[in-house]
Amino acid sequence: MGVRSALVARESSWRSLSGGGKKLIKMAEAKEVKLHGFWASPYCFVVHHALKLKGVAFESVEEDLENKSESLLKLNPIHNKVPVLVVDGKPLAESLVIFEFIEEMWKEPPLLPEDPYKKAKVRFWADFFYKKLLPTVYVMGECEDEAQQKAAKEFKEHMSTLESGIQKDLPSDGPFINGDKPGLLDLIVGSWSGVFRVDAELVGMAELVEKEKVPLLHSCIASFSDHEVTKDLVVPHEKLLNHVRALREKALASAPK
Ligand SMILES: N[C@@H](CCC(=O)N[C@@H](CS)C(=O)NCC(=O)O)C(=O)O
Repeated sequence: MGVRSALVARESSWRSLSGGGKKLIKMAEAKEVKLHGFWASPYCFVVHHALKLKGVAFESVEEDLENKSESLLKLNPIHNKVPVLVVDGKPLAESLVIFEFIEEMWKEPPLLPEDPYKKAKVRFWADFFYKKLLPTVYVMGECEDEAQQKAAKEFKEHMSTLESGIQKDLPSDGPFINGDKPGLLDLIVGSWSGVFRVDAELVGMAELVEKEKVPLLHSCIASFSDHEVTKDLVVPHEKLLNHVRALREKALASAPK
């Protein structure tokens, strides 16, 4: 094969991998990818896993959230939070916004369904998770007594709503919510599963995600920690527990008496 035909063959195999000439250019343009994150942040894990699953090479930049760097404040001047993804010097904040960018930029493997209605349903349940479920996770971590127990009860109710909603809108044979491979909802639920275990301990329950009550979400979490790509980011339970306890002490000390 001559040089020219070798180049053409390589280009066309890239094209078929990435689905077209335009995408080939985009991929070739994306030279430097940096993820500013924090070791205990599930929001950052979602982005990390999406990049890993798509085989994108990136550098992780660990941020100190107690003493935020000038660069983080510059990269995310609106929220001052991680994750921030920087692609060729251009920053993007907010985990779900970053996820959509990654999904658009690096097509393979897709982490959202192709069907527009199903895609919208995945986004609906992701939004439900962020808006309805996560507030109860924070209350369990930061409050005591009645407020904490109430949040644990609400958490379980929302998990049941999520389970039945997904079963109805996005039926699959598992073991992931997305079927045999993880998708966005798996990344979200799997990324938060360590915090769920920590919160269970804080509220004095053996488990917050019960196999009998939410079998699909339970199966997603188990498969996530076994999967060849996503298992790389399992934070040791004691380490996360100590971190959440320290945040809890701070929140309790500053709560109005
Ligand atoms: N809505 C944001 C939330 C990100 C977030 O809360 N990040 C936390 C780490 S888990 C953070 O940077 N906290 C620093 C602060 O609140 O000052 C997202 O989805 O990315």
